[in-house]
Amino acid sequence: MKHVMKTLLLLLAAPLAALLCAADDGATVPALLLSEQGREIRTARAWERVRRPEIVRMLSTEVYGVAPDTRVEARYRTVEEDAAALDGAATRRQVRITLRAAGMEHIADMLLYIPNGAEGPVPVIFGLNFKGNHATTTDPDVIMPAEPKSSPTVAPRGDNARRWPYAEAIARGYAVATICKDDFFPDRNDGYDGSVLPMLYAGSDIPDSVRMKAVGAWSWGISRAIDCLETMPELDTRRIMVIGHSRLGKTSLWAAATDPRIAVAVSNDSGSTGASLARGKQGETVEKINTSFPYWFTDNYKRYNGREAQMPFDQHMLLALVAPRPLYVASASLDDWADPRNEMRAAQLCGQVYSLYGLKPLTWQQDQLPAAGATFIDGDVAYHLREGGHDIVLFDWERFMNFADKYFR
Ligand code: GTR
Repeated sequence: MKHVMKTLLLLLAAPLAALLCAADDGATVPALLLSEQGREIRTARAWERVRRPEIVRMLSTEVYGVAPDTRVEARYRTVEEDAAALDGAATRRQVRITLRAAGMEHIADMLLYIPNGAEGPVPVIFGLNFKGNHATTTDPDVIMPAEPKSSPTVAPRGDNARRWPYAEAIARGYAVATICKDDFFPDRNDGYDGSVLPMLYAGSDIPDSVRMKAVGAWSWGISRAIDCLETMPELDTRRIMVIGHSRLGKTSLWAAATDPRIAVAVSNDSGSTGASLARGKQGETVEKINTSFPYWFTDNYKRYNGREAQMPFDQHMLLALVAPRPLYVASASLDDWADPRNEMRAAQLCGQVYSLYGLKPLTWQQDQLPAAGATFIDGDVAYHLREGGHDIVLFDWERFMNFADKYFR
């Protein structure tokens, strides 16, 4: 029956069927360039007017959550600053962000390094971090939090420093800013009460099933970080690249989908519900992610456990929402849980939307993965397959900055 329907579809609407794309296992991902009413999307204008809003609505209600339009008041206080950080190469600034709404208050702490001696405002790389600002560097002057937020103990200073090559970024003229994800939603099953969400949803009539959870709250937090960066005259926030690894890669993609101020978006090893197509996916499935992390995505998303083929969306649509802004999807060769091949496939497919803008899709369009180490940054959608496991290291950062340089220099 399914087969008959498909044949019928092919006969009745050949151009329409041409827009359905076959994934590796023969599973068909929903068409990017076909509206819910069956209208073919042939121009960037029709994409922006018709199809893009449909996809934003769908991914909001089904996956990442509907954000309320609560008016939030923000205050920024520099709590520490040193113009001789990183051996004099940078100014370190630590800013406390206080957010207020509905009689409630929420705090997030930003760490920022700005290159010294720049001739004008500099481009910025922003990324949330996993374990606290103090864990991103061995710099002894970065403030340690008094209490842990999502793990039993506060991480040791510098614990994640190899993932944050500040000196290299500064040497290349980039400011780098970070906030711990836990400041917006503590990354644990009972994190809700300590998150921004009670404040954001106070008095809201948005149904529970479509409300944001951790990933939505983290993405929202990225936008609040950008609000703060916009107040700093040394920074050029028209040139901001947002990067994220793994769960924070999922987050940086949704942030870029919803916040047009993000000029370049980077997903590193984001896998399930990030850059990786769900259909035919190896490793972590929708059911697995919803079971291990029931507090990351909407309750609605759980309806698709084991039912990937029925989803009216797939992750190439999330990537397409970044267009026409440059997008970088990175994988690691041993990262089967994330599924490099399905990350690459989604990056290839979203190029259809970049083409509507006259931009250049990913230049690697083969079915199979390229050799480990291969990097493709000559299109407006970039991809690399780092040799090794699930991680973000200097190899990745260097390529992200090479890509950003194409647009920011
Ligand atoms: C894993 C999770 C992945 C990815 C990863 C990470 O446990 O299954 O989806 O988010 O964590 O964030 O490192």
